[in-house]
Amino acid sequence: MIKKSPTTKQQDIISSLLLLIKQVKTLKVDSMYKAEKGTKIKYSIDAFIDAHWPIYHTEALMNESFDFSVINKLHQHLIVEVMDIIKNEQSIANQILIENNIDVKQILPQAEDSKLAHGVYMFSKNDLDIEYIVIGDVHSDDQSVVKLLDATDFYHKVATDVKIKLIFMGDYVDRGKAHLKTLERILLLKILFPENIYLLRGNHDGGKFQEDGTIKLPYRIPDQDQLVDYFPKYLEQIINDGRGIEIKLLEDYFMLFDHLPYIAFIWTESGVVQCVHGGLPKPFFGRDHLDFTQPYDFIETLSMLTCYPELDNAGATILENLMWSDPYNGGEDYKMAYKRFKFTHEHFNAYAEKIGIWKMLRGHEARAEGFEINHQGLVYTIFSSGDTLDSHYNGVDACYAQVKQSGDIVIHHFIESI
Ligand SMILES: [Mn+2]
Repeated sequence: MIKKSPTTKQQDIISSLLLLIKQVKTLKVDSMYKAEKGTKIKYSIDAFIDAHWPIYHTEALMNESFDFSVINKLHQHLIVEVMDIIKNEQSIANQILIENNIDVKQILPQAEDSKLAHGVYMFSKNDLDIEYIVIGDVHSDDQSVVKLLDATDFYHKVATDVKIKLIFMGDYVDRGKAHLKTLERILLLKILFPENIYLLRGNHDGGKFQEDGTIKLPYRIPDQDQLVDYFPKYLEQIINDGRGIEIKLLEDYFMLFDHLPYIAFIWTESGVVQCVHGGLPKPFFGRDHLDFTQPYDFIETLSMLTCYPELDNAGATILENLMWSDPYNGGEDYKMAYKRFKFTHEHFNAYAEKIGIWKMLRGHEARAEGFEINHQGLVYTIFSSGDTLDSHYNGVDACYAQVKQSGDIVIHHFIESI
């Protein structure tokens, strides 16, 4: 038997990726076997991923003979492709709209559908009945992603031209057991189905190299946690052990995270639904309240939500506010001086009125029931990892939200309890 060199294996995996892309494309346009097309697409994708990953991802790190060089090449390729797709989603028409308006419900019907400007996706008024599936934190839980795709009948729908759009609200990595495998599946889905998959950024989707070569993370790792439970630390260990992953891959992931959008606005007959990882910009943005009569008077255009130059009283940007804040639901105080602050029902109302939204969907907080509804039915928390062997969140009844054209929001649980 001839043992393949690492370089050959790296080329092989790119060839099988290109083959997979071709297969899925062919299956999508195939007019025969309608009923089985979705199943065939699912098996092609699963077979591709399962061919180079052990069932439980952390085994790869433990298994000294596991070769990461194949993953290194593949993931660098996936990142380039996804960056290219995001670049092509940019819309100058939407850019002009959000730079010159503050009321999203006024401009959404005329915005370019499913396009991006200043880190904001616009899902415009549409003649077709599109099913929006909004997904909360998955935190390196690949098995929950697999189950969610089955539960939404995703592959069958994309194979038979049923309009479905999955919006992930960030926190793809950390805490769970399958950092790279989860990213691989999600990036692959974005490449294979760019018009059905949309990726927002969470507070865990970040990090950067400092001048001394150490990594600065956007969050603090609790003392009781293992470093390898956190994606950048996991990758750093593989790099330091010389197991075939280049430092460039981690740099590329940091770059990709920096390019992920922050907000999605969905048009419905009842009003605009906003999707974001955490919540709102800080009320008054930490300034002297006397400057303003309303907490969101400082926002003058929609583009300011993602392009505001100043820092709040905790030294955080609006982008960080959007990824870190939580709805206040009683108990502890608002902690308005902290980066992770809590916003009240009144804050939400002021924000919603200012920018013209109706409801908000967000992730960021694990809840035993998988979801929570706050602020008199206007703010939904959705958490999408739970009760799988990849998950850190056993005991969470993972769910996703379905947003209908009418504005109805339906919560679906998708993991059978063991
Ligand atoms: Mn989070």
